[in-house]
Amino acid sequence: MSDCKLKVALQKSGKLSEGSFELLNKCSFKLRPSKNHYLIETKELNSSFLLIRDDDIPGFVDSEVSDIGIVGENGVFEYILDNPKHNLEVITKLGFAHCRLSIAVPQDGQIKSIQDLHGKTIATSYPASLRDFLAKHNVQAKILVMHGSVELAPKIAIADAICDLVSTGATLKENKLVELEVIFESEAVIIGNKNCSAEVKEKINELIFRLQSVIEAKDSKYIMLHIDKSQVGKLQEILPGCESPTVLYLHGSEDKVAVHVVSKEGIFWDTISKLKSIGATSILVLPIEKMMS
Ligand code: PRT
Ligand code: ZN
Repeated sequence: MSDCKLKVALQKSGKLSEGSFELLNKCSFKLRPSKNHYLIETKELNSSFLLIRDDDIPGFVDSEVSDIGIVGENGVFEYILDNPKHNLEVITKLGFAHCRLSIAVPQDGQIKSIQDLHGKTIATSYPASLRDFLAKHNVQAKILVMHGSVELAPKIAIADAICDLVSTGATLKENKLVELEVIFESEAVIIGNKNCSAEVKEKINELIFRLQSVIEAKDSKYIMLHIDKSQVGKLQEILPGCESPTVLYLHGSEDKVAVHVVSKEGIFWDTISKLKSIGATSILVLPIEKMMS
């Protein structure tokens, strides 16, 4: 592999940063961000990590200051709408920082449908995404751009509705707001520049391979158990997402076998109960660190 530098942009601090550092550290990067550090250089893949605000990441990757970046899909979508000549591409989804961009309205108010937004004022930090949504639904409304505390806008009577990110819904509830419409669902993604060099592309592919191995392993479990061999077929019905099990004979036993299997979905207590109900014993459920397919 070439020894060119791989330049990665990450959110310094916020809802994307913890997940980004955790995922990269599981790929051996050993990133230890501290308050006044904005650049971390590592020998791993000869890479450097620039720690910035999430809003700046799409622009940094688009202008090739950084080769790739981790950002929310909502941020990419907003950037793309504002910069139609961009060179960005979403390389892979990362399975964390799930949220949705939604329009929300006062719970006891008059706005009950998208059409009721006509002539109203909507506060948001995502004007391009909101404008795009309103145009698609033929609704003319005023957009009030705010860079924080959007949920307070209806309370202080500067807007009739808001368009903001929702995760658990607790913030909306606290502010007596309800979701009227989900504009889109979002999660953390890796973005890259379509024009990157072949050497950089090679490094990106290696990083993506490592990240996907960790992501795939996240919910997977390695399960070992003993069971009567007549019951092996039923195991696949009980264990979610399991591939062909390995069946090993137990020394000194005619009927019992040991089964080793990877289950690609979470194993919950009710799954264990079902395994016990078909006679499984000595059940071990182990986490998997990496899965290379
Ligand atoms: O300083 P910087 O500009 O880097 O950070 P920021 O404050 O602009 O962004 P940050 O850290 O809040 O969010 C970064 C990204 O995380 C977003 O662009 C989303 O892709 C993702 N994300 C995931 C979220 C949330 N979940 C989320 N819940 N971003 C924001 N929120 C906020 C939301 O705006 C609202 O205020 O959390 C509140 C709602 O949460 P619930 O759980 O009460 O519904
Ligand atoms: Zn931001």
